[in-house]
Amino acid sequence: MTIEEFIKKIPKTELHLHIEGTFEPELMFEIAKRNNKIINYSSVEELKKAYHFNNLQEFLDIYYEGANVLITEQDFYDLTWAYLTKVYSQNIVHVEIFFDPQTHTDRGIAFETVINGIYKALEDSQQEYGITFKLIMSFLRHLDEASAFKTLEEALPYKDWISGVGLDSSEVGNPPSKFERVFAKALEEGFITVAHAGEEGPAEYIWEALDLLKVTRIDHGNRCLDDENLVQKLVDLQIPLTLCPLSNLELKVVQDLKEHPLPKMMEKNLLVTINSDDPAYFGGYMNENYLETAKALQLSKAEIATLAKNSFTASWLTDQEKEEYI
Ligand code: ES4
Ligand code: ZN
Repeated sequence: MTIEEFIKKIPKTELHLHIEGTFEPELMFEIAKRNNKIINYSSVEELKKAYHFNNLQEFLDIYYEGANVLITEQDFYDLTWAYLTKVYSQNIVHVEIFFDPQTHTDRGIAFETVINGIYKALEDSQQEYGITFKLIMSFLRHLDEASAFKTLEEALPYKDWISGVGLDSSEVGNPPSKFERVFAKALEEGFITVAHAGEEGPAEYIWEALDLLKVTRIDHGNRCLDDENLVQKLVDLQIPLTLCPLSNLELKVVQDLKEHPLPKMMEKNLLVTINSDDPAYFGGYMNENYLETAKALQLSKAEIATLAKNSFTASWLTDQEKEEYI
């Protein structure tokens, strides 16, 4: 069996995925048309040409612009359904996905419109494809604390649908400490907490995410390797890191996949997983992330199997549910 076949066949979970980052240009143009929205690019090809980024912020500017054409519950349903169909074809059996409510509520779309569309698609895919799921509401860290508090209030009626809260968007200059009080309230309300940390920001932000936001999983976390004591803590507590290799390459977090820190992290016994982050923008879904990483780093089938197993260990499935796969 080739590495490619092995990757495709092995059951996996996706733990770091922004649903707005799955918005393929073809669907974007289709939805823009039905909503009478103008896209600043003349065609799918022109838009795709704009997908070259030197850093996180250059990507975020285009990502938020793309999301502007999403208006109705059906739009959010179609976006999510298209992603889940892809997931099914890649033998991903469980997903824990982010949505960014503020990207939509800030432009006048109701919270309930967003969550209803996303949630109905997730329920339908569980029915039709057998894909299980958790939903994570992510706060935009470039916005202020008051906006995050307001978003948390809006989420409370949907507590049964939302398992956790996260923190994403422009990292440098927006440390986890900015959201300590919001996360304290989220924890009080029973949400699990995660945060993007150490993608472009320093190891210190990973410490803050652990100590102040009480996160039990770190999104990215690449920069932990700058701090030996931090690595020791992440290993001791087996705090999962949700790595996103193609994202790191496209956003110049690494200059070449061959330089990706994943092997060093595995060597140190960090609990690392492979994920796709914003696949419509970074040139690959889960299996492409596994394959490109495996090729660049010459990973063995045993190492690939470990990464897939880690994805279940790091998930929020119950021990009993995990047993089915590991
Ligand atoms: C993101 Cl790659 C990345 N980093 C931080 N925030 C994000 N939101 C969507 N993708
Ligand atoms: Zn992310």
